[in-house]
Amino acid sequence: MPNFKLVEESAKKIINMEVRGASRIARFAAETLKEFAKTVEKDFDENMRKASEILMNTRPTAVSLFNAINYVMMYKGENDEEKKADAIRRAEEFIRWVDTAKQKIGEIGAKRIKDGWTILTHCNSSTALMVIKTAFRQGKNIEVIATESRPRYQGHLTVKELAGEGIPTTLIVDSAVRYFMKDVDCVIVGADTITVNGALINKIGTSQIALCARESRVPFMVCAETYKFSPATLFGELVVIEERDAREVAPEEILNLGVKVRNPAFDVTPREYIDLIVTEIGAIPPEMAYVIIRERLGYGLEMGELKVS
Ligand code: RUB
Repeated sequence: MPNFKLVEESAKKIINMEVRGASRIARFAAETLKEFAKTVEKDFDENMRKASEILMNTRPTAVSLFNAINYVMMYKGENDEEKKADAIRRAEEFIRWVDTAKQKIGEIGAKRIKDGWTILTHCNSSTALMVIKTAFRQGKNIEVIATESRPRYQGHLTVKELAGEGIPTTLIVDSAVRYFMKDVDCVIVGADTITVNGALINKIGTSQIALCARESRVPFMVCAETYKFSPATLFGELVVIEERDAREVAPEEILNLGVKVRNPAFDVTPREYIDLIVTEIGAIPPEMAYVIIRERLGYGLEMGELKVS
């Protein structure tokens, strides 16, 4: 029996943010499809398509989720048995892509960090933290300023992780970024999606930080695996910005007043504010996004019927 319960449970974990962050979500989706594929005995295409749709309808913004699913769904075979084997192989291949890309980005990005620097980061990006941790492990004497990243406080995860590594870290409220920017040598953030024109979609507040960094002539570095680039934007599609529950922002007593509360989870940083995107195949300017999409995500462009976002 195809184990749809497994898929529903995974979807729930992504929706309630038990599994969060663009690369973790992508890896988890590939793992889920792999485990689900093993349970399918017949009608492989139809069952896999249904499972994919359940996973796709979880969080709309991080393209990594769609790229992961599309990658697995490009399986081929003459019969169900062959298709299953190929889907499992592709899922494992994607998972390896996630793991190796992060290591590589750590190595490349760390070269851009100088001894004695103070780095500001926002939210909790495993990729950005990989760069910071790699630089620290190389013996660079660095410090980090981390925003709390309201309303979900992913900054708390960040400071725990950095403190665990022994990296001197300061936690600040999101609105203190401009106050501290004079002490910052470089901003490093992750990505949920990079569009074909080189814009960055990342945790809400990222674009304000980029604006502030530009004002102070502080370099703004984005760490993004190539599966964070969006093929759909090449066809003119806009990235959907997830708007989450108002209760994440305000307590019931405020909501009961009838006050409108908005809670967008991500925002868009135009490419003009980005100095560098560190990918696993190199440190590139945002203007090169189109080349990445063509060369690394060609499989996504061929997906006529499956929605890529
Ligand atoms: C997480 C977030 C992260 C990116 C990159 O948002 O904005 O910066 O996903 O993370 P949320 P990574 O907590 O809402 O999922 O580098 O780990 O992929």
